[in-house]
Amino acid sequence: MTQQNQRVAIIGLGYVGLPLACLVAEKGYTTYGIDTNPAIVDSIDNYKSHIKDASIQLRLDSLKENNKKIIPYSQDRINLSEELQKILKNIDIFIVCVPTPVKEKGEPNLSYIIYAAKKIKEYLKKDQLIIIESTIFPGTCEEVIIPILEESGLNAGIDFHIAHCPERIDPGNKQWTLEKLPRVYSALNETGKQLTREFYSSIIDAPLTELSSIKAAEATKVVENTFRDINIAFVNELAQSFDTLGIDVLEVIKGASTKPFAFMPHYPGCGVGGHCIPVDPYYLIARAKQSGFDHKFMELARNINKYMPHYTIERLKQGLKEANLDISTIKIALLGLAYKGNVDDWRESPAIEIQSLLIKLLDQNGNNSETNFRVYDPLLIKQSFPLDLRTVEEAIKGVAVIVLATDHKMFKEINPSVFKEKGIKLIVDGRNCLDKEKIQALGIVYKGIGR
Ligand code: SAJ
Repeated sequence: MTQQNQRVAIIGLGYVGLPLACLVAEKGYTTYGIDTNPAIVDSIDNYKSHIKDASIQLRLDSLKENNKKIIPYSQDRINLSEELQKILKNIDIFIVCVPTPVKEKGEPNLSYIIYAAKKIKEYLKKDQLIIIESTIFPGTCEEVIIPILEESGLNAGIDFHIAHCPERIDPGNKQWTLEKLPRVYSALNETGKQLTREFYSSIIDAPLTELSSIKAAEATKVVENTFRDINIAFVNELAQSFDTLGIDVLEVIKGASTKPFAFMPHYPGCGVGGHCIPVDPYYLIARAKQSGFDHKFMELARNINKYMPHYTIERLKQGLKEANLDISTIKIALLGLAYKGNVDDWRESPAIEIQSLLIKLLDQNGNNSETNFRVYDPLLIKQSFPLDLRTVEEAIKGVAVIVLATDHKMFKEINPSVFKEKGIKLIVDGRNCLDKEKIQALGIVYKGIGR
Protein backbone atom coordinates (compact mmCIF):
# COMPACT_ATOMS: atom_id res chain seq x y z
CA MET A 1 0.00 0.00 0.00
CA THR A 2 1.28 3.48 -0.71
CA GLN A 3 1.48 6.12 1.99
CA GLN A 4 -1.47 8.01 0.64
CA ASN A 5 -3.95 5.29 1.42
CA GLN A 6 -2.39 4.04 4.64
CA ARG A 7 -4.11 5.14 7.81
CA VAL A 8 -1.93 5.81 10.86
CA ALA A 9 -3.26 6.48 14.38
CA ILE A 10 -0.93 8.03 16.94
CA ILE A 11 -2.08 7.54 20.52
CA GLY A 12 -0.77 10.20 22.91
CA LEU A 13 -0.18 13.72 21.53
CA GLY A 14 2.47 15.03 23.90
CA TYR A 15 6.06 16.12 23.18
CA VAL A 16 6.63 12.73 21.43
CA GLY A 17 3.31 11.99 19.71
CA LEU A 18 2.50 15.46 18.41
CA PRO A 19 5.69 16.09 16.38
CA LEU A 20 5.47 12.50 15.13
CA ALA A 21 1.85 12.99 14.04
CA CYS A 22 2.87 16.19 12.22
CA LEU A 23 5.67 14.36 10.39
CA VAL A 24 3.46 11.38 9.47
CA ALA A 25 0.77 13.71 8.12
CA GLU A 26 3.42 15.74 6.28
CA LYS A 27 4.58 12.55 4.56
CA GLY A 28 1.12 11.94 3.15
CA TYR A 29 -0.40 9.35 5.46
CA THR A 30 -4.00 9.72 6.58
CA THR A 31 -3.10 10.60 10.15
CA TYR A 32 -5.30 10.38 13.21
CA GLY A 33 -4.16 11.82 16.53
CA ILE A 34 -5.81 10.42 19.64
CA ASP A 35 -5.51 11.84 23.13
CA THR A 36 -7.54 11.66 26.30
CA ASN A 37 -7.36 15.45 26.76
CA PRO A 38 -10.11 17.20 24.74
CA ALA A 39 -8.34 20.57 25.09
CA ILE A 40 -5.25 19.16 23.35
CA VAL A 41 -7.46 17.74 20.60
CA ASP A 42 -9.23 21.08 20.10
CA SER A 43 -5.97 23.01 19.87
CA ILE A 44 -4.52 20.57 17.31
CA ASP A 45 -7.76 20.81 15.33
CA ASN A 46 -6.93 24.51 15.02
CA TYR A 47 -3.28 23.80 14.15
CA LYS A 48 -2.22 25.13 17.56
CA SER A 49 0.41 23.35 19.65
CA HIS A 50 -0.30 22.95 23.36
CA ILE A 51 3.45 22.50 23.84
CA LYS A 52 5.53 25.69 23.89
CA ASP A 53 8.31 24.15 21.78
CA ALA A 54 8.36 26.52 18.77
CA SER A 55 9.54 23.74 16.44
CA ILE A 56 6.27 21.87 17.00
CA GLN A 57 4.17 24.96 16.16
CA LEU A 58 6.24 25.35 12.99
CA ARG A 59 5.36 21.78 12.03
CA LEU A 60 1.66 22.51 12.49
CA ASP A 61 1.97 25.77 10.52
CA SER A 62 3.57 23.94 7.59
CA LEU A 63 0.87 21.26 7.67
CA LYS A 64 -1.73 23.99 7.39
CA GLU A 65 0.13 25.69 4.53
CA ASN A 66 0.33 22.37 2.67
CA ASN A 67 -3.32 21.74 3.35
CA LYS A 68 -2.54 18.60 5.34
CA LYS A 69 -4.00 17.66 8.70
CA ILE A 70 -3.85 15.54 11.80
CA ILE A 71 -7.42 14.36 12.35
CA PRO A 72 -7.63 14.61 16.15
CA TYR A 73 -9.97 12.69 18.41
CA SER A 74 -10.43 12.88 22.10
CA GLN A 75 -10.37 9.32 23.39
CA ASP A 76 -12.81 9.53 26.22
CA ARG A 77 -11.69 7.32 29.11
CA ILE A 78 -15.02 5.48 29.14
CA ASN A 79 -16.35 5.11 25.63
CA LEU A 80 -15.31 6.21 22.19
CA SER A 81 -17.56 8.15 19.85
CA GLU A 82 -19.32 6.15 17.12
CA GLU A 83 -17.26 8.00 14.54
CA LEU A 84 -13.95 7.18 16.27
CA GLN A 85 -14.96 3.55 16.64
CA LYS A 86 -15.53 3.37 12.87
CA ILE A 87 -12.17 4.96 12.18
CA LEU A 88 -10.24 2.71 14.54
CA LYS A 89 -11.59 -0.32 12.68
CA ASN A 90 -9.69 0.83 9.58
CA ILE A 91 -6.31 1.78 10.97
CA ASP A 92 -3.26 0.18 9.35
CA ILE A 93 -0.61 1.35 11.84
CA PHE A 94 -1.08 2.26 15.51
CA ILE A 95 1.80 4.14 17.17
CA VAL A 96 1.72 4.38 20.97
CA CYS A 97 3.39 7.50 22.42
CA VAL A 98 1.83 7.63 25.88
CA PRO A 99 3.71 8.58 29.08
CA THR A 100 5.56 5.90 31.04
CA PRO A 101 6.32 7.66 34.33
CA VAL A 102 7.31 6.16 37.67
CA LYS A 103 5.29 5.99 40.90
CA GLU A 104 6.36 7.40 44.27
CA LYS A 105 9.04 4.82 45.06
CA GLY A 106 10.32 4.52 41.49
CA GLU A 107 8.13 1.64 40.36
CA PRO A 108 7.21 1.83 36.65
CA ASN A 109 3.70 3.15 35.98
CA LEU A 110 2.45 1.24 32.91
CA SER A 111 -1.16 2.34 33.36
CA TYR A 112 -1.16 4.54 30.23
CA ILE A 113 0.41 1.82 28.09
CA ILE A 114 -2.03 -0.79 29.41
CA TYR A 115 -4.96 1.55 28.72
CA ALA A 116 -3.76 2.15 25.15
CA ALA A 117 -3.27 -1.59 24.56
CA LYS A 118 -6.79 -2.31 25.83
CA LYS A 119 -8.23 0.30 23.44
CA ILE A 120 -6.26 -1.03 20.47
CA LYS A 121 -7.33 -4.59 21.31
CA GLU A 122 -10.95 -3.60 20.71
CA TYR A 123 -10.10 -2.61 17.12
CA LEU A 124 -7.40 -5.12 16.30
CA LYS A 125 -7.61 -6.67 12.84
CA LYS A 126 -5.47 -8.79 10.57
CA ASP A 127 -2.22 -7.35 9.18
CA GLN A 128 -2.23 -4.32 11.47
CA LEU A 129 1.12 -3.02 12.74
CA ILE A 130 1.31 -1.81 16.35
CA ILE A 131 4.45 0.24 17.14
CA ILE A 132 5.33 1.19 20.72
CA GLU A 133 7.49 4.35 20.93
CA SER A 134 7.06 4.96 24.67
CA THR A 135 10.01 4.06 26.88
CA ILE A 136 9.39 0.64 28.49
CA PHE A 137 11.45 -1.96 30.30
CA PRO A 138 12.85 -5.00 28.50
CA GLY A 139 10.01 -7.53 28.34
CA THR A 140 7.08 -5.08 28.46
CA CYS A 141 5.88 -5.92 24.92
CA GLU A 142 6.01 -9.68 25.40
CA GLU A 143 4.91 -9.79 29.05
CA VAL A 144 2.33 -6.99 29.22
CA ILE A 145 1.23 -5.62 25.85
CA ILE A 146 0.96 -8.74 23.68
CA PRO A 147 -1.11 -10.71 26.25
CA ILE A 148 -3.63 -7.84 26.27
CA LEU A 149 -3.75 -7.61 22.46
CA GLU A 150 -4.12 -11.41 22.10
CA GLU A 151 -7.25 -11.33 24.26
CA SER A 152 -8.78 -10.30 20.92
CA GLY A 153 -8.21 -13.86 19.73
CA LEU A 154 -5.64 -12.70 17.19
CA ASN A 155 -2.03 -13.89 17.42
CA ALA A 156 0.93 -11.52 17.58
CA GLY A 157 3.42 -12.01 14.77
CA ILE A 158 0.89 -13.99 12.77
CA ASP A 159 -2.41 -12.10 12.56
CA PHE A 160 -0.95 -8.69 13.52
CA HIS A 161 2.52 -7.29 14.02
CA ILE A 162 4.02 -5.53 17.03
CA ALA A 163 7.24 -3.52 17.04
CA HIS A 164 9.22 -1.28 19.36
CA CYS A 165 10.98 1.85 18.12
CA PRO A 166 11.91 3.86 21.22
CA GLU A 167 11.41 7.62 20.97
CA ARG A 168 14.49 9.82 21.10
CA ILE A 169 13.05 13.30 21.23
CA ASP A 170 15.35 15.88 22.73
CA PRO A 171 13.11 18.86 23.61
CA GLY A 172 14.46 22.14 22.28
CA ASN A 173 17.25 20.53 20.26
CA LYS A 174 17.29 22.23 16.86
CA GLN A 175 20.05 20.06 15.44
CA TRP A 176 18.73 16.59 16.21
CA THR A 177 15.17 16.88 14.95
CA LEU A 178 12.80 13.93 14.51
CA GLU A 179 13.78 13.51 10.84
CA LYS A 180 17.48 13.47 11.63
CA LEU A 181 17.61 11.29 14.74
CA PRO A 182 18.97 7.77 14.15
CA ARG A 183 16.58 5.13 15.49
CA VAL A 184 16.71 1.53 16.61
CA TYR A 185 13.78 -0.86 16.19
CA SER A 186 12.75 -4.45 16.31
CA ALA A 187 9.66 -6.62 15.99
CA LEU A 188 8.54 -10.14 16.78
CA ASN A 189 9.51 -11.54 13.36
CA GLU A 190 11.02 -10.68 10.00
CA THR A 191 7.76 -9.50 8.47
CA GLY A 192 7.15 -7.18 11.42
CA LYS A 193 10.69 -5.85 11.18
CA GLN A 194 10.32 -5.22 7.45
CA LEU A 195 7.00 -3.39 7.86
CA THR A 196 8.50 -1.26 10.65
CA ARG A 197 11.58 -0.45 8.61
CA GLU A 198 9.45 0.50 5.59
CA PHE A 199 7.36 2.82 7.72
CA TYR A 200 10.21 4.66 9.41
CA SER A 201 12.21 4.83 6.15
CA SER A 202 9.22 6.68 4.68
CA ILE A 203 9.20 9.38 7.37
CA ILE A 204 12.78 9.91 8.57
CA ASP A 205 16.09 10.45 6.76
CA ALA A 206 18.30 9.09 9.55
CA PRO A 207 19.95 5.66 9.87
CA LEU A 208 17.64 2.87 11.08
CA THR A 209 19.28 0.05 13.07
CA GLU A 210 17.41 -3.23 13.25
CA LEU A 211 17.98 -5.19 16.45
CA SER A 212 17.43 -8.90 16.79
CA SER A 213 14.64 -8.73 19.37
CA ILE A 214 12.05 -6.40 20.83
CA LYS A 215 13.72 -6.84 24.23
CA ALA A 216 17.00 -5.52 22.82
CA ALA A 217 15.20 -2.44 21.49
CA GLU A 218 13.42 -1.91 24.84
CA ALA A 219 16.76 -2.24 26.66
CA THR A 220 18.55 0.17 24.29
CA LYS A 221 16.49 3.20 25.28
CA VAL A 222 16.75 2.66 29.03
CA VAL A 223 20.49 1.98 28.70
CA GLU A 224 21.24 5.16 26.74
CA ASN A 225 19.45 7.31 29.31
CA THR A 226 20.80 5.44 32.31
CA PHE A 227 24.28 6.01 30.86
CA ARG A 228 23.52 9.74 31.12
CA ASP A 229 22.14 9.48 34.65
CA ILE A 230 25.17 7.61 36.05
CA ASN A 231 27.60 10.00 34.37
CA ILE A 232 25.78 12.97 35.84
CA ALA A 233 25.89 11.24 39.24
CA PHE A 234 29.65 10.81 38.84
CA VAL A 235 30.23 14.56 38.41
CA ASN A 236 27.66 15.38 41.09
CA GLU A 237 29.66 13.31 43.56
CA LEU A 238 32.89 14.89 42.33
CA ALA A 239 31.36 18.35 42.87
CA GLN A 240 30.66 17.61 46.53
CA SER A 241 34.18 16.28 47.04
CA PHE A 242 35.81 19.20 45.22
CA ASP A 243 33.86 21.72 47.30
CA THR A 244 35.67 20.32 50.33
CA LEU A 245 38.99 20.34 48.46
CA GLY A 246 38.60 23.87 47.04
CA ILE A 247 38.86 22.62 43.43
CA ASP A 248 36.65 24.07 40.65
CA VAL A 249 35.00 20.99 39.15
CA LEU A 250 34.16 22.79 35.88
CA GLU A 251 37.82 23.54 35.35
CA VAL A 252 38.70 19.90 35.91
CA ILE A 253 35.97 18.70 33.51
CA LYS A 254 37.27 21.20 30.97
CA GLY A 255 40.76 19.83 31.51
CA ALA A 256 39.63 16.21 31.20
CA SER A 257 37.70 17.13 28.02
CA THR A 258 40.95 18.00 26.29
CA LYS A 259 41.52 14.26 26.05
CA PRO A 260 40.29 13.57 22.50
CA PHE A 261 39.05 10.09 23.30
CA ALA A 262 37.45 8.05 26.09
CA PHE A 263 36.13 11.02 28.04
CA MET A 264 32.61 12.40 27.70
CA PRO A 265 31.87 15.56 29.75
CA HIS A 266 28.81 15.79 31.94
CA TYR A 267 28.11 18.64 34.33
CA PRO A 268 27.13 18.81 38.01
CA GLY A 269 24.05 20.72 39.08
CA CYS A 270 21.21 21.04 41.55
CA GLY A 271 19.60 17.84 40.30
CA VAL A 272 18.36 15.75 37.37
CA GLY A 273 14.85 16.39 36.07
CA GLY A 274 12.70 15.76 33.02
CA HIS A 275 10.61 12.90 31.68
CA CYS A 276 13.51 10.64 30.72
CA ILE A 277 16.76 10.67 32.64
CA PRO A 278 15.50 10.43 36.24
CA VAL A 279 12.78 7.97 35.19
CA ASP A 280 14.21 5.47 32.72
CA PRO A 281 16.78 3.84 35.06
CA TYR A 282 13.94 2.71 37.33
CA TYR A 283 12.39 0.79 34.44
CA LEU A 284 15.47 -1.38 34.16
CA ILE A 285 16.10 -1.54 37.93
CA ALA A 286 12.54 -2.73 38.59
CA ARG A 287 12.44 -5.37 35.83
CA ALA A 288 15.90 -6.77 36.69
CA LYS A 289 14.85 -7.01 40.35
CA GLN A 290 11.93 -9.23 39.28
CA SER A 291 14.53 -11.59 37.79
CA GLY A 292 16.65 -11.45 40.91
CA PHE A 293 19.31 -8.94 39.83
CA ASP A 294 20.00 -5.85 41.92
CA HIS A 295 21.33 -2.83 40.00
CA LYS A 296 23.18 -1.44 43.02
CA PHE A 297 25.31 0.99 40.99
CA MET A 298 22.35 2.42 39.08
CA GLU A 299 20.37 2.88 42.27
CA LEU A 300 23.32 4.58 43.95
CA ALA A 301 23.59 6.97 40.99
CA ARG A 302 19.88 7.73 41.24
CA ASN A 303 20.28 8.44 44.98
CA ILE A 304 23.26 10.75 44.39
CA ASN A 305 21.27 12.74 41.81
CA LYS A 306 18.17 12.84 44.02
CA TYR A 307 20.31 14.29 46.84
CA MET A 308 21.44 17.31 44.77
CA PRO A 309 18.51 19.61 45.69
CA HIS A 310 19.44 19.00 49.33
CA TYR A 311 23.11 19.67 48.55
CA THR A 312 22.07 22.98 46.99
CA ILE A 313 20.47 23.96 50.30
CA GLU A 314 23.71 22.94 52.07
CA ARG A 315 25.58 25.33 49.75
CA LEU A 316 23.05 28.05 50.63
CA LYS A 317 23.66 27.53 54.36
CA GLN A 318 27.44 27.71 53.82
CA GLY A 319 26.97 30.91 51.80
CA LEU A 320 24.75 32.52 54.44
CA LYS A 321 27.50 31.97 57.00
CA GLU A 322 30.18 33.33 54.69
CA ALA A 323 28.09 36.40 53.83
CA ASN A 324 27.12 36.81 57.48
CA LEU A 325 23.41 36.77 56.59
CA ASP A 326 20.62 35.84 59.01
CA ILE A 327 18.21 33.22 57.57
CA SER A 328 15.44 34.54 59.82
CA THR A 329 15.37 37.98 58.19
CA ILE A 330 16.61 37.74 54.58
CA LYS A 331 14.58 37.83 51.36
CA ILE A 332 15.34 35.03 48.85
CA ALA A 333 14.57 34.72 45.11
CA LEU A 334 14.53 31.32 43.40
CA LEU A 335 15.30 31.73 39.69
CA GLY A 336 14.02 28.89 37.49
CA LEU A 337 11.50 26.08 37.90
CA ALA A 338 11.93 24.21 34.59
CA TYR A 339 13.98 20.98 34.63
CA LYS A 340 16.49 22.36 32.12
CA GLY A 341 17.32 25.63 30.43
CA ASN A 342 15.01 27.18 27.80
CA VAL A 343 12.17 24.67 28.18
CA ASP A 344 8.84 25.28 29.90
CA ASP A 345 8.64 21.80 31.40
CA TRP A 346 8.83 21.22 35.13
CA ARG A 347 8.28 17.47 35.27
CA GLU A 348 10.54 15.91 37.89
CA SER A 349 12.31 19.27 38.06
CA PRO A 350 14.80 19.55 40.96
CA ALA A 351 13.83 23.23 41.17
CA ILE A 352 10.40 22.21 42.46
CA GLU A 353 12.06 20.33 45.33
CA ILE A 354 14.43 23.22 46.00
CA GLN A 355 11.40 25.53 46.17
CA SER A 356 9.79 23.42 48.89
CA LEU A 357 13.09 23.01 50.78
CA LEU A 358 13.58 26.80 50.75
CA ILE A 359 10.04 27.45 52.03
CA LYS A 360 10.59 24.89 54.78
CA LEU A 361 13.95 26.43 55.73
CA LEU A 362 12.52 29.95 55.91
CA ASP A 363 9.46 28.88 57.89
CA GLN A 364 11.60 26.77 60.29
CA ASN A 365 13.66 29.91 61.00
CA GLY A 366 10.68 32.19 61.63
CA ASN A 367 11.07 33.90 58.27
CA ASN A 368 7.70 34.36 56.53
CA SER A 369 8.06 32.64 53.13
CA GLU A 370 4.80 34.32 52.02
CA THR A 371 6.47 37.74 52.04
CA ASN A 372 10.23 37.04 51.93
CA PHE A 373 10.37 34.41 49.18
CA ARG A 374 9.96 34.85 45.43
CA VAL A 375 10.03 32.35 42.56
CA TYR A 376 10.53 33.47 38.97
CA ASP A 377 10.70 31.40 35.76
CA PRO A 378 10.18 33.35 32.51
CA LEU A 379 8.84 30.24 30.78
CA LEU A 380 6.59 29.24 33.68
CA ILE A 381 5.09 32.61 34.60
CA LYS A 382 1.91 31.02 35.99
CA GLN A 383 4.01 29.04 38.49
CA SER A 384 6.04 32.11 39.48
CA PHE A 385 5.28 33.68 42.87
CA PRO A 386 4.01 36.29 43.71
CA LEU A 387 1.70 35.91 40.73
CA ASP A 388 2.28 39.44 39.45
CA LEU A 389 6.03 38.87 38.97
CA ARG A 390 6.80 39.64 35.33
CA THR A 391 10.53 40.34 35.06
CA VAL A 392 13.70 39.02 36.62
CA GLU A 393 14.49 42.56 37.85
CA GLU A 394 11.24 42.55 39.83
CA ALA A 395 12.10 39.10 41.14
CA ILE A 396 15.51 40.09 42.52
CA LYS A 397 14.63 43.63 43.67
CA GLY A 398 15.26 43.98 47.39
CA VAL A 399 16.39 40.38 47.94
CA ALA A 400 19.71 39.51 49.56
CA VAL A 401 20.00 35.96 48.22
CA ILE A 402 19.46 34.38 44.79
CA VAL A 403 19.23 30.61 44.29
CA LEU A 404 19.45 29.75 40.58
CA ALA A 405 18.01 26.32 39.68
CA THR A 406 17.55 26.49 35.88
CA ASP A 407 20.09 27.62 33.29
CA HIS A 408 17.68 29.67 31.16
CA LYS A 409 19.45 31.86 28.59
CA MET A 410 17.81 34.93 30.15
CA PHE A 411 19.48 34.28 33.51
CA LYS A 412 22.90 33.64 31.98
CA GLU A 413 22.69 37.00 30.16
CA ILE A 414 22.15 39.10 33.30
CA ASN A 415 25.10 41.46 33.71
CA PRO A 416 26.65 40.65 37.14
CA SER A 417 26.68 44.41 37.91
CA VAL A 418 22.87 44.21 38.06
CA PHE A 419 23.21 41.85 41.03
CA LYS A 420 25.39 44.47 42.74
CA GLU A 421 22.99 47.29 41.96
CA LYS A 422 20.07 45.29 43.37
CA GLY A 423 22.03 44.70 46.58
CA ILE A 424 22.44 40.94 46.21
CA LYS A 425 24.80 39.55 48.85
CA LEU A 426 24.85 35.82 48.01
CA ILE A 427 24.27 33.82 44.85
CA VAL A 428 23.83 30.02 44.90
CA ASP A 429 24.35 28.97 41.28
CA GLY A 430 22.67 25.56 41.03
CA ARG A 431 23.59 25.22 37.35
CA ASN A 432 27.11 26.69 37.49
CA CYS A 433 26.01 28.95 34.64
CA LEU A 434 26.88 32.42 36.02
CA ASP A 435 30.22 34.20 35.93
CA LYS A 436 31.73 33.20 39.28
CA GLU A 437 34.84 35.40 38.99
CA LYS A 438 32.91 38.57 38.03
CA ILE A 439 30.36 38.00 40.79
CA GLN A 440 33.06 37.48 43.41
CA ALA A 441 34.95 40.57 42.15
CA LEU A 442 31.79 42.58 42.94
CA GLY A 443 32.02 41.44 46.56
CA ILE A 444 29.07 39.05 46.26
CA VAL A 445 29.48 35.59 47.83
CA TYR A 446 29.21 32.92 45.13
CA LYS A 447 28.41 29.26 45.82
CA GLY A 448 28.25 26.92 42.88
CA ILE A 449 27.90 23.14 42.77
CA GLY A 450 31.49 22.01 42.85
CA ARG A 451 32.90 25.51 42.49
N1 SAJ B 1 21.75 17.44 33.51
C1 SAJ B 1 22.81 17.59 34.41
N2 SAJ B 1 24.08 17.45 33.94
C2 SAJ B 1 24.34 17.15 32.63
C3 SAJ B 1 23.23 16.99 31.74
C4 SAJ B 1 21.95 17.15 32.20
O1 SAJ B 1 22.62 17.86 35.59
O2 SAJ B 1 25.50 17.04 32.25
C5 SAJ B 1 20.39 17.56 34.03
C6 SAJ B 1 19.57 18.64 33.32
O3 SAJ B 1 19.69 19.88 33.98
C7 SAJ B 1 18.15 18.08 33.45
C8 SAJ B 1 18.36 16.57 33.40
O4 SAJ B 1 19.72 16.34 33.75
O5 SAJ B 1 17.59 18.42 34.69
C9 SAJ B 1 18.07 15.95 32.05
O6 SAJ B 1 18.78 16.70 31.12
P1 SAJ B 1 18.92 16.23 29.56
O7 SAJ B 1 19.82 17.16 28.87
O8 SAJ B 1 19.22 14.79 29.52
O9 SAJ B 1 17.49 16.57 28.98
P2 SAJ B 1 16.25 15.65 28.65
O10 SAJ B 1 15.61 15.03 29.81
O11 SAJ B 1 15.41 16.48 27.75
O12 SAJ B 1 16.91 14.46 27.87
C10 SAJ B 1 16.69 14.26 26.52
C11 SAJ B 1 16.75 12.79 26.41
N3 SAJ B 1 16.20 12.30 25.19
C12 SAJ B 1 15.47 11.14 25.27
O13 SAJ B 1 15.33 10.51 26.27
C13 SAJ B 1 14.85 10.66 24.05
C14 SAJ B 1 18.19 12.30 26.57
O14 SAJ B 1 18.33 10.96 26.11
C15 SAJ B 1 19.15 13.11 25.79
O15 SAJ B 1 20.47 12.67 26.10
C16 SAJ B 1 19.02 14.56 26.19
O16 SAJ B 1 17.70 14.94 25.81
C17 SAJ B 1 20.07 15.41 25.49
O17 SAJ B 1 21.08 14.82 25.05
O18 SAJ B 1 19.88 16.60 25.45
